[in-house]
Amino acid sequence: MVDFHEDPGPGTGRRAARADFLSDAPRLSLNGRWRFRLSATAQGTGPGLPDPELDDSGWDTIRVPSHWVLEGHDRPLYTNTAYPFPIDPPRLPDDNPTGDYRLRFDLPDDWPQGWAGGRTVLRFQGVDSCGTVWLNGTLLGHSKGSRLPFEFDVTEAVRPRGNLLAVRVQRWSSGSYLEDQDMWWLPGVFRDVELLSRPAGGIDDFTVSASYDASDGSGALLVTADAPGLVEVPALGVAVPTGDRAAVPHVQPWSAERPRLYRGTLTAAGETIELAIGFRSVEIAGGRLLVNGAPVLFRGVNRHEHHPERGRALDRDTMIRDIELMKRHNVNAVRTAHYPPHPEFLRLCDEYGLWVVDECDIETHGFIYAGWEGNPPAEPMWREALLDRTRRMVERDKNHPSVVIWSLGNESGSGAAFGDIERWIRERDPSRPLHYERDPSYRHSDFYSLMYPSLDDLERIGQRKEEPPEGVAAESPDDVRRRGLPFLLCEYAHAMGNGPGSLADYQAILESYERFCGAFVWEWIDHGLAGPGGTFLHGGDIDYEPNGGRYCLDGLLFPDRTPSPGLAELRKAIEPVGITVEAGEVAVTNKYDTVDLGHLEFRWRVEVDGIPAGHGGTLAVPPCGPRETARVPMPEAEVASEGETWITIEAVLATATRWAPAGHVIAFTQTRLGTTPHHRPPLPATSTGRPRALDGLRLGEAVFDARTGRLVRLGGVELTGPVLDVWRAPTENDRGQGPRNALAADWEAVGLDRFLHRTGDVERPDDRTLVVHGRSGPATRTLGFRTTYTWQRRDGALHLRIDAEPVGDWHDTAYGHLTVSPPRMGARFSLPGGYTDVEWFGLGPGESYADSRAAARVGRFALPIDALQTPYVVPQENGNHVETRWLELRGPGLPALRVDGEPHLDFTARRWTSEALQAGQLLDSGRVWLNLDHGQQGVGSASCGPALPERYRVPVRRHSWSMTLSA
Ligand code: IPT
Repeated sequence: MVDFHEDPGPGTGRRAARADFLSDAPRLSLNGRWRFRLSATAQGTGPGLPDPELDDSGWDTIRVPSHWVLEGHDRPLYTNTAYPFPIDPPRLPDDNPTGDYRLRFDLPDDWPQGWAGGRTVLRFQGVDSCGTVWLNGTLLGHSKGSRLPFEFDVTEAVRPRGNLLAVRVQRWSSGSYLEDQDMWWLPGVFRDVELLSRPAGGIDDFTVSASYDASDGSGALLVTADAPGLVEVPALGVAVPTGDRAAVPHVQPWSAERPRLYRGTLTAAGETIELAIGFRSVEIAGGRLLVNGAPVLFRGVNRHEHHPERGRALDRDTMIRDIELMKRHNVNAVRTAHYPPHPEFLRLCDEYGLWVVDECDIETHGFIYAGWEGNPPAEPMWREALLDRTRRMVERDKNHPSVVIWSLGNESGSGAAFGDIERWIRERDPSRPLHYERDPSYRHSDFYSLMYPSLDDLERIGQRKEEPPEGVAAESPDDVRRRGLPFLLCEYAHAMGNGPGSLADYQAILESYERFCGAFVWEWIDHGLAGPGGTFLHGGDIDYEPNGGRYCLDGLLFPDRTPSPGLAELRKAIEPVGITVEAGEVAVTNKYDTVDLGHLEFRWRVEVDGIPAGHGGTLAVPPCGPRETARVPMPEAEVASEGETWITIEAVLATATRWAPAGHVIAFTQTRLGTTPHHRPPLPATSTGRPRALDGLRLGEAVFDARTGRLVRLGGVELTGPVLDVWRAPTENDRGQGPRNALAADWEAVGLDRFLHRTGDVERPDDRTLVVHGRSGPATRTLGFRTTYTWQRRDGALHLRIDAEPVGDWHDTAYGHLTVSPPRMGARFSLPGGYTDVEWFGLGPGESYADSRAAARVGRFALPIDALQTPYVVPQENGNHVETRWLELRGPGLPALRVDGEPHLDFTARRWTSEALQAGQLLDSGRVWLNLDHGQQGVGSASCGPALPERYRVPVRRHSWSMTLSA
């Protein structure tokens, strides 16, 4: 019996690749429950699989499409770059779980087969990793290329009744060497299976070319097909035969911002095909990417197909959900990382409007462990397989206006095959530029492209002043050519865990240089798989080596598609309208590439200390074209005599769109009006008088522990604190990737996670004041802080000033040269567990950090303590709020506890300590742990990317901060 799985060839017996389209020709979905049996080796259940007589009644059943590892058979495996088999191309180990599938089906009574003289085609939209197919005992052939369709002509093999379709799917095949993307290995028939009638006189394949000429607003439409047909587009009055060019004097171009599709038909003798035509032209001119003659800036995300229960077997609703979420968060572009998506997704991108970088199903990342020796693109043996994948992508997706760039693949080093691929695409489809990031010569790419540069490096690239890539000589032809290319940032802002930081910083640079055509955040969604009790699993939850661990949890959405704070931040950072208040005017900058602002309404409102002041209105923004700025007078807003008066100006959708209701906020800004100075009297200088007896430590309603000097009661509230807190539960980004940026390793090396505290002198300079001296630092080290807590009774409240002065040696002995900076400068209090809610005035409502705070606005917010926790799949620091003016905690039967910052505090409140959070023990400790901090360092994106910029760290210097507590 034939065994194809180790053959490096792409397939056998298949029909030529062609466009994916919808037509009125009969179609029979074969999705549903199939018979299924999993075996341990590539031979599966043996040679009897295709035999119609084989008794499979004892087999399991499985749904198609699906991945068998998510349907109770074997288990999903996750590796990042590593191949889960020896690098011995094109061979695979004997242990090769293999799924044998069988389906019995009848043709519908009216199936045209036979009497209409047409053909019947069997199509698989995706089989991972290799499928060999038989119908009624006849071998049809096999195919590799998991995320691409393949078809067999089954006209001769199919019968009206009692058909037996058999498919053998090996988990590992030669194709797996080309599919080493950073994602779960999920085998199976995971996309639709269907039977298509191809009528006599039908059209098998056609190519739509619909260009737009920005100089005169005209369009040119040319549809070529493999059989004669009539092209009709009623809205344009077009009715031309295939092969004839139709000049359209006036068309509305297609863009992601205004996805004007002209619906039409392509009618041949045997069938009518739906056309969804978008007129647009893509070109690179003057070192810039232009669409329809104007530059575009991709505000993009890298999207893997992922569903926590279904893996890459996505249903249409999930695709729509992704697109709605993208559009609502100002995302305008998708890189289909790292393979062509289900074809329906591209139809939806055409309709909703997203620029698409369609990426081929090619990644050979694991050859890094062989020093790139034998890398498939460099080996002739793989040429056909690589070209086959390219052809199948381009042919399938060529008619989508949303697809504006072909990406040759991801992380596959370099090799001659990329030259062949480039030549083939340029010949077949000269209308779209090509992208490939990993070949340092960039010879086969129309873009210079990188992953994860630092802000400084990106700035240099914007200026076309970058260093040449390693191995490329300065001023060599490749260097000169690359410097003239537009730059596409194919991955940045690694969204793993809490983060990414600096989104607004990146965006500011991306918007400053003409060379940039945009950027794609890594990545859209966490690839967590549904685990027991509502949990999500990552690679490390499956006992297997090699293991990519938690690295699959790096998305802007949690696995169940709940938006993370990172997505809220992205939405603000990339908002397509810039609103600023300058010199008594509101400046509105249109950052869209193609549309004016006519679809938006500009509203303003005023709040005083976060409470609506009762006035507001709308702004009449004059017409403002793409990349233009309009100015309107500042609205007449009253400034309150006391408190903070803030005006909020929002750009909202004037009318509902397909993806959001009217009123949906696209962009906003806030500005403080007037200023009201702080009236708090300065603290008297700390006395250096002699210590007093440690009894009777009271200041009015406040009672202190005589031994530790800590507050233990305030009015009716029994509490403890503060404890100097320099720790936070490390985030994924704190853990970084190595000596360069593994901050948490440095912190732990010097003991920032295990400070011990000593209380020194306690002074009572007067009966309103208590001064507690101390020192905090870790065992084995000299480093620490000398602390002074100065308490003072003021107007019935308790004022606290904290001074912390660094002492000792803050160098990290592990990496000698580094000065370790603490993640936090804070004060921790323990409060009764009965507190349930927090109200605050400051930034909110979501969490905010020094480098991730654009999405937060100034306002008054109230949330249950439990709702302040962000459920990162891997527990880590979360829920901070910068620039908090005051907060109030409440709970049934407890006096409200109020804290006023002076002027601001960072706060977090949770039912567990940072240490428990770090250990993943999110259990109610019976207390509420409240941090009232001077600050915390930013979040960054160092889990895959540059180190956290210095300006977002907490410097090792004297820190002083103050607050007032009252119960
Ligand atoms: C980059 C990969 O392209 C992407 O698939 C993902 O693995 C990402 O890293 C990390 O999550 S490659 C890396 C070497 C920068």
